Amino acid sequence: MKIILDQDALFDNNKAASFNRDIFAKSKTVVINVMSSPGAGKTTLLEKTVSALSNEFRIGVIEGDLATERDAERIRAVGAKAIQIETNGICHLDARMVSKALPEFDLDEIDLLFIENVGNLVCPSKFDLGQEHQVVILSIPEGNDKIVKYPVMFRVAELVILNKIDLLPYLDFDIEQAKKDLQGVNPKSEFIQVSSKSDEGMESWFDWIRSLFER
Ligand SMILES: Nc1nc2c(ncn2[C@@H]2O[C@H](COP(=O)(O)OP(=O)(O)O)[C@@H](O)[C@H]2O)c(=O)[nH]1
Ligand SMILES: [Mg+2]
Repeated sequence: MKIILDQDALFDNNKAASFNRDIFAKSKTVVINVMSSPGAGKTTLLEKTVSALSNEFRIGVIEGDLATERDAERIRAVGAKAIQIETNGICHLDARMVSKALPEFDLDEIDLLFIENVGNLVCPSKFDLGQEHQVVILSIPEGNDKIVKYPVMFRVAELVILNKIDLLPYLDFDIEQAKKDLQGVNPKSEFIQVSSKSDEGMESWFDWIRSLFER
């Protein structure tokens, strides 16, 4: 009996990530991996972003979830092309999954590609997808202690977005403490506060995106 190793199994994540990175560089696509715990507001933020910035940038979205195509449908409803990756129980996206979704896009026609990772504050931080930028969303109901309790995720963030600030009057969330904690875990990370519901602060998020095209 002969065992033939699946070539795919040898094609490790970092190789696939650098393959993706080359593709993004060739097409000059700005790629942002968006990570958070489930329900922090990734899809809502992306819906608002697509609605606000589609006249400035050609936007595509890759959605990662354990099951269902619901998030991709939400993004399509606001007018962007969205491809859903269903991970069948795997708690994060990996670079090979992303590389399989890429042929669905004409990347020469996409300026800005968001990858909404699987909702999870641990696993996704460990898998390079070939993106240049990583954003982590934390939301008010999760509590300000999550930065120090899940430092691995916050360490890889270029930008931390504190979402759901409309809920501040109803929940105990110490923003100053969160900023201090982020400073301790990842002093290089930028920090902005938004509400995807009231739109407060959204302009600073949009400006941050615009700044990526000026670097
Ligand atoms: N109050 C409030 N609710 C929000 C905000 N952003 C998202 N939500 C709600 O939070 C829930 C989860 O949002 P969703 O975008 O699906 O989170 P995801 O799982 O990270 O993609 C939904 O009920 C949203 O309407 C916000 O800024 N304020
Ligand atoms: Mg979502």
